[in-house]
Amino acid sequence: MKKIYTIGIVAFLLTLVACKKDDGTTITPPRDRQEVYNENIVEIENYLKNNYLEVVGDDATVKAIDADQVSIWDDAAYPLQSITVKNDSRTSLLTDGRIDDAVSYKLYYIVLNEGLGQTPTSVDSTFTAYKGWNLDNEIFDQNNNGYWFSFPESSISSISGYRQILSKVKTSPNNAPTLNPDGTLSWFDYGNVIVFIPSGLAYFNGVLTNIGQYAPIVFQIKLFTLRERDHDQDLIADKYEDLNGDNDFFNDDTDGDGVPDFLDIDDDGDNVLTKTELIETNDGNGNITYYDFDTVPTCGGTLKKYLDPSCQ
Ligand SMILES: [Ca+2]
Ligand SMILES: [Ca+2]
Ligand SMILES: [Ca+2]
Ligand SMILES: [Ca+2]
Repeated sequence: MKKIYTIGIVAFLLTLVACKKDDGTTITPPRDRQEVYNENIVEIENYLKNNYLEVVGDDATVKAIDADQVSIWDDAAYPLQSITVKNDSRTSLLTDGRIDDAVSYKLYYIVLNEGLGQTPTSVDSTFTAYKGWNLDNEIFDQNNNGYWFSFPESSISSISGYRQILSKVKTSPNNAPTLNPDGTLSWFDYGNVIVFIPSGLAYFNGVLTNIGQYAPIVFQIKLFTLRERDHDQDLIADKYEDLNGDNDFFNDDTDGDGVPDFLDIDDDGDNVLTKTELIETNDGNGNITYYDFDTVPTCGGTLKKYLDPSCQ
């Protein structure tokens, strides 16, 4: 997939060059994010009131109202919902590396099908099919078969609005496709959602084919499956490294060194790697067994040993 990249990194780079270059040309700095959002949300709401939704099978198409169709805004068959989110894009992977964006973004969305499987965390890799279009209903990108996205890896991350709406749907049952009688595989009962994304959670000041600068966009997303991760490969799965359980993996930093636990190979900063602290048996001949997460011992306190700098 060529067009969906982490806007955080893009915005960061654009900020760096948003000044006079050596050859004398001037690059316009990005606009104020709140000001752009205030315009975008009006554009999105006007779009929702002046367009209607057609669903054939699992596929949605939006068209401009030209007769007595019911607008998306008023369509009781496909209820419009919204959540308010922050921009979760990153300029670095450190705890303080979230993009500088104070805006509270309203994300309108429609759940066509919730799905019967699993809801992804913000750092699970996800396998999604998608169709993206602008507010003139011109498609700018489409993938029907599915594509793997991972976060926070910068080059293959989806945009923030795309990523965050996946918290409202689930994967296919058992995260697996179904075998058809003819030997082919098909996905069934997956999450299927349409999201209307302000530019601040998409490409913002970027200019892409069929996506105007500072223009809102729309995605229909089918969440087929996911893969849980252990980003730092310390044998503690990511899902156990969101200590405060808020689905923000960047605000959990046991040793306070600025590297969040899910990316920190020595979580408690006692100079013994987490993976080493998880060794259960070691016969000295290379045969090592490790504790499962549930069986990692404490040193008498409440903290598992890899989170307790006073014991190894
Ligand atoms: Ca880990
Ligand atoms: Ca957290
Ligand atoms: Ca840390
Ligand atoms: Ca340690």
